Amino acid sequence: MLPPQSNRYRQACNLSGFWDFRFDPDDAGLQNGWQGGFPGARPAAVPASWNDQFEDGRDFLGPAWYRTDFDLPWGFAGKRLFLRFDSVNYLAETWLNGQPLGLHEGGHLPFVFDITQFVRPERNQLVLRVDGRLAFDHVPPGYVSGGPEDFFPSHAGNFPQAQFDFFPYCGIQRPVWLVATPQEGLQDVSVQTELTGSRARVRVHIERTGDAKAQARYHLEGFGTHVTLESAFPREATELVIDVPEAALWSPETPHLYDLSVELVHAGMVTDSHQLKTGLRTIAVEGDRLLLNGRPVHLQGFGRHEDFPVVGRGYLPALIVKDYALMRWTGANSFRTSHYPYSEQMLDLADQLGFLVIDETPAVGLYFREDGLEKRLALCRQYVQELVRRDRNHPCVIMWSLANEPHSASALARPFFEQLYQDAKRLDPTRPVTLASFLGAEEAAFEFCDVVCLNRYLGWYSQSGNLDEAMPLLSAELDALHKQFGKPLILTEFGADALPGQHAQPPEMFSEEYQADLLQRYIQLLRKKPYVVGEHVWNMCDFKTCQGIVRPGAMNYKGVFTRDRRPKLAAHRLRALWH
Ligand code: BDP
Repeated sequence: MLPPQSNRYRQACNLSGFWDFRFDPDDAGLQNGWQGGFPGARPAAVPASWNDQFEDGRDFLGPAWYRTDFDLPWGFAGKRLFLRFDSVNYLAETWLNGQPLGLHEGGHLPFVFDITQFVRPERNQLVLRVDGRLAFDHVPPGYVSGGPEDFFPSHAGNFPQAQFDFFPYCGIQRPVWLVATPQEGLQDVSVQTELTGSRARVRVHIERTGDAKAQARYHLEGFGTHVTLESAFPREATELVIDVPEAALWSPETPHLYDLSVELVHAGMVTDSHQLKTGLRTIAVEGDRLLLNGRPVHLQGFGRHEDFPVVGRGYLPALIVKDYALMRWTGANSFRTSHYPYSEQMLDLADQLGFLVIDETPAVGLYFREDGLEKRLALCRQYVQELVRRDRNHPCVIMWSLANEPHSASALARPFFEQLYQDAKRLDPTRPVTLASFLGAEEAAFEFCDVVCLNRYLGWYSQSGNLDEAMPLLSAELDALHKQFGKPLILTEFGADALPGQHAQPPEMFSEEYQADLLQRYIQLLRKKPYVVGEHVWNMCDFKTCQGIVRPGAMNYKGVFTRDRRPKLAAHRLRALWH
């Protein structure tokens, strides 16, 4: 069962707080019946990754157990009740009052369980077994031979287990909700906009449960528009188009949001309703241009991570506000949710503040060996579905990214991505679909992807320390890719590590000067190429990685801000270039 968007709930109780917790290094919990409760617990914060909360948990990836109690809040009895988990990394098995609810695979995307039949008025016991261990058939995959070391000898030692370059934080990393809905009600609302000049046609698609005769009532409000429409809602799904003759369009400069509400009406009584903020805008690829509301748009911004001391990948609202303030300070207008979907609250603020988002699935570092391939494809298809269902009503989301740096040099990669591409287009025909590649000309999926997204580290992993040598090579490669595919191109990653406080004149690697110069020279080059529609610096902030010889202090220092959000020289340089 797929969860609706988190911001639709009218009756929800946040179960965040201190939960009982214990590690299960012998994997003995199931045999010992811990699903009914367990001894030896200590308190752990929910939401947060567990790794940095304890002295003995940093490198422990699971299994581990969580437990909490809750009473049914006033007004919840008699309703249909759900538990919604916004993000649990990686495998989550759940029990309520000893009853198994189900298993969800994959961090960073939400899942729900209908608990109506298991719930009690008081003292409900919720137990989770969370397993974050890495494995070759998980997505993202754990270490396999034929992994990144074989592709990047200079990375050797950096990927002791993970097939990706960020710390694999585990646990309940975003809020858990107890949700009440009417027994029969709205299931889903999705919105698409078409524009003809300043006239918008807002297509609202709604789904419901229940057979009884119903009406749907729609209200669209904002910027001088007050529309109320009602229509019959005979079956499970129906659609209505609202005409807005003089639309106030959504864009980074004017992030106008209308209030849309849909009510389900039975015999004159409103029995359910769903409110959302909607931005009227279009996004399209035409030739080698990316068009927002019919006009060329250029993305300047970052690849990022959800990563902060102590909470790990845990949801931290103040950090989200801070990060938008810093992005705005640099002049950024966009980011990619590298390398997994970020919290829905992050996207809510992007809608409000006017940031453009490339929304990426958790498929980082995919490889295409036969063993486990079928399962990996099924999982990636699940992720695409969960992601599009979750985020399709956000005007900030302008593109879906199916993967980051797949090892696509295999005949099996093309059909794999063709399937994912078709899935994304079927679920959402309005947005371009892409993936971020390190292969360039050899990338199997670029032939059918709408936008070419490339990650490049010339002047760092190759032509190390030598920008004069790197720049002409980059220029020639970009032109060749444009010639080959004729599509818009975004440089989704480029950057250099800089140890904060390390200085050198003339600039040398790991100094703040070298990082600033590299970014500046890249950006100056990219701006000369009309088919380049975006530049995303890797990375906004320094972030935690696994331990290894190329990652001092288990950190990737390609941030233009430190992990605690202090600007390096490069952040000032970007600010000068981008404003
Ligand atoms: C790229 C990856 C990114 C890494 C980056 C790096 O997409 O996750 O962090 O390299 O090495 O290949 O800094």
